[in-house]
Amino acid sequence: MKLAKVDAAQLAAQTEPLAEEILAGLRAEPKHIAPKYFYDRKGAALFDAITGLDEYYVTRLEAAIFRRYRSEICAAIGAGVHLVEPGAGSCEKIRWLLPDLQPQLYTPMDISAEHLYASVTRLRKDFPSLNVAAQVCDHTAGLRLRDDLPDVPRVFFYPGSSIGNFESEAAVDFMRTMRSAISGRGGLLIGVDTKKDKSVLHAAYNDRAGITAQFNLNVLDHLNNLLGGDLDPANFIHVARYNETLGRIEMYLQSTRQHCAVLAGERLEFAAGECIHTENSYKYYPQEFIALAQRAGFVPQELWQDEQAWFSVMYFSAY
Ligand code: AVI
Repeated sequence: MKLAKVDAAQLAAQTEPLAEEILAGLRAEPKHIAPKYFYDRKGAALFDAITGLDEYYVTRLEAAIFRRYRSEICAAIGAGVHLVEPGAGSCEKIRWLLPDLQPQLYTPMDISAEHLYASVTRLRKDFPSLNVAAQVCDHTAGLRLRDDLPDVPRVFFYPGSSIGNFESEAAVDFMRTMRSAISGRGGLLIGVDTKKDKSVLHAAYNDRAGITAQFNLNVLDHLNNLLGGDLDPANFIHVARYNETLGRIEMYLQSTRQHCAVLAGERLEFAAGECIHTENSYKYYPQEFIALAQRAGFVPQELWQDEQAWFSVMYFSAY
C-alpha cells in the first residue's frame, strides 16, 4: 500500500506541469492543444498509416526525392559527420541515406524512450557498423546535446516537413537553436512541403478512409489517459482546411453539440460548433523557406524537388 501511495505522488508530480500546459490551452480562446500530443502509441501508428495514404503525397514524394538524388545529397553533407535527427520516431528516414552516407555518429532524438529504443534496436540490426547515440528528449522544448560527443561537423536532419508544424517565427527560433548547436562546419538537411493547389492539400488532410480524422480525434483519448478525463471523441468531428492567406492547413476538432467534459479534475465547457485548434501545417515556396533559414543563420546550398515541385529537400550549411 505504501509503495502505491509513493508511486501515485510521483506520478502526480510528473503530470502536473503537463496538466498545466494542456489545461491552459483548453481554457484559452480559441481552445487549442499542441500537436505533440497526437503521438501516443496509437497516434504514432495512425501517423504511420497516414504516410502510406494515396492522398498524403508528402512522404511518398520526399522518399522519391531521396531515392533519385541520394548520391548528390550525401555528397553535399560529406562523410564522417555527426548526424542529429530531432523527432526521429521510427528512425525510418535515416535509412534513405544509408549506407551511402557514412556518418561518424548518428543521434536520433525522440520524446518516447520506448519508441526510440525499439527503433534503434531495429536500425542496429540492419546497419551493425552504424554508431548510434540516441537521446530521449522533447526537441520542441530545446536541444541539449551531450557534451562528450565527437568534435566532427554536426549536421541536423529534419525531414517530413515537421518544420511546417511550427509557427513561422517559431520555425526560425528552432532553426536558430539547431544552428547554435553547430560549432564550425556542419549544416541542416530539411524536408519542406510546398504551396500547391488547394484541392490537393485539402485531400491530403481529409482522406477518404478517415485515417487523418482518427489521428486528430485520438488526441482526446491520449489526454484522457495522460491526465484522467472523459473527453468524448464521439462529441467532435475532424475539420481540416487550407488557410490561403496564411499558407497553412489548419486542423480542428469541432464540438457537434453543447457539452461538458472533465480533464485533470477541471470542468471544460464546449459550445455547439466550437473548435479546438490542434495543428497548423505551413507550406512554403522554396524562396520563402530559404529566407527563414537565412534568418536563423544558415546558408542555402542545394535544393532538390520532385517534377511537380510539390515537395522540397534543402541543404543549408552553417557558414
Ligand atoms: C508530422 N507532420 C509533418 C504532419 C503534417 O503533414 O503536418 C502531421 C499530419 N497531420 C495530419 N496529417 C499529417
